[in-house]
Amino acid sequence: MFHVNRSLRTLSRISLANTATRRYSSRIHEIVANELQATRDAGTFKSERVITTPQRSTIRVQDPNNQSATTPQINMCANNYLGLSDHPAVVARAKEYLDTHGAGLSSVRFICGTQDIHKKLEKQISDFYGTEDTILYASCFDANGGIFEVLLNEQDAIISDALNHASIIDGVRLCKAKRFRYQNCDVEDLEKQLQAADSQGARLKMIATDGVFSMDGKIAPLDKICDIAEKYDAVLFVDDCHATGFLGKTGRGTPEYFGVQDRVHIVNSTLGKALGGAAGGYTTSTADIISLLRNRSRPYLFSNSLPSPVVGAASAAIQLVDEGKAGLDHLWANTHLFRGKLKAAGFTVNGDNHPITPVMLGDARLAAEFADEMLQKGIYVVGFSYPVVPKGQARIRVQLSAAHTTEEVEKAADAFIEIGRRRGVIPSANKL
Ligand SMILES: *Cc1c(COP(=O)(O)O)cnc(C)c1O
Ligand SMILES: *[C@@H]1O[C@H](CO)[C@@H](O)[C@H](O)[C@H]1NC(C)=O
Ligand SMILES: *[C@@H]1O[C@H](CO)[C@@H](O)[C@H](O)[C@H]1NC(C)=O
Ligand SMILES: *[C@H]1O[C@H](CO)[C@@H](O)[C@H](O)[C@H]1NC(C)=O
Repeated sequence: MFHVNRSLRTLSRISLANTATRRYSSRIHEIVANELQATRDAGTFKSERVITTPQRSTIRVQDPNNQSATTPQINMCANNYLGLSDHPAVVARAKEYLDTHGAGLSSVRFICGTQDIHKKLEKQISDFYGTEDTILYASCFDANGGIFEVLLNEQDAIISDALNHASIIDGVRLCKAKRFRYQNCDVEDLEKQLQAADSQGARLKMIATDGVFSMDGKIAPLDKICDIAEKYDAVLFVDDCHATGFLGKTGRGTPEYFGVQDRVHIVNSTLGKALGGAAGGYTTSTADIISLLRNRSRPYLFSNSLPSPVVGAASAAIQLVDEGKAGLDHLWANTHLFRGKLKAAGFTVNGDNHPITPVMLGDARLAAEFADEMLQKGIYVVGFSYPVVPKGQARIRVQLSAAHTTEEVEKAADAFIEIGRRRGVIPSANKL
């Protein structure tokens, strides 16, 4: 059986290749091969590790050289901040909705793809934020792709943080508004850009920022940004993917963290991180803005409805956060413990007090080798280097979760300290 399959696969590969050379220009193969080689040369070629368990604090990871061998790893690099990805209540509701509502809709929302569970989840999210209405998307990437083109035209101005997420950058590219960029979290520069937009006579000015910048664990100063937005009569849009569900006293995100929930006009976020991690994104705002988006937003009009198990997982996750049962206290205890231990040992740890904990190493090769050594010790972390982060600022980005036990966090911190000392990144113990 195995041999039959393999020969079939080989056959189909051969015939594909033949078809490609016979019927299409071979330029595409050459161009793609060159691009791939350039990616490898630049050290930006990405490979994917294969996990064989649900996403959780300790996972099993396939040996790249032997698919039937897996090793346990403490996972320190998921966006699973609340550990809800495999929470029994989340999985149970996904199964329940699968049974009661089927696998999916085979339709976009406005034709025949809206079920009661979609309306219920939108209402649940609006209630969670205290907003008038919410629109669901297949992802936050889509939410960001849809919004700017609908709300802004060539008479308007969009003022974006220089380090905004790729999806905001792409969304902004699709709209005709005049574009202004301010330095990351720099409110003085933001003010200058707003003045520049005014001098060009913008009808509407929209400020767009991530709530939390994911490479740095840096929290946007929304209190100050709100002051300036109001001074210049600008609309404030916050993409809160790395805050929704756990930042702020009750997990409402960055606006709650700064006590400015009433001053942020539009929030886009994801169901694909802390809130169960399945998929899905949303925009929540006033009834009119959401109505207009439902009528005009292309990723909403031209893409399939959210599948029912995904809706179920998200609704159970939000309920857990809403009822204060999502382990926020433990997440913050883990965050403080890990950041505290690494700083005390002499590491440079960037960012504000956020579960995203960038351990700064500087050199790209050092970051890659450090991460490999951590993997060998059973701790799954990934090194980030240029072009994902600026040159000379390579790092290992650790992400804490409420799912981690105190012992797991200590074990990970101890491994960092041991390798850091051995490699001379931090002072050795006896020099302290
Ligand atoms: C993850 C992320 C997104 C994309 O969210 P998806 O729902 O996975 O598409 C968008 N913006 C920010 C800031 C993010 O961190
Ligand atoms: C692959 O891993 C399995 C399970 O650990 C083991 O039994 C097998 O011998 C390994 N194969 C090779 C080629 O190393
Ligand atoms: C389009 O907008 C109108 C007016 O606000 C609203 O009544 C209608 O429900 C919207 N369409 C959809 C598909 O939501
Ligand atoms: C979220 O998306 C909506 C619609 O796509 C947009 O109007 C809003 O500005 C976005 N908000 C953020 C914070 O990205």
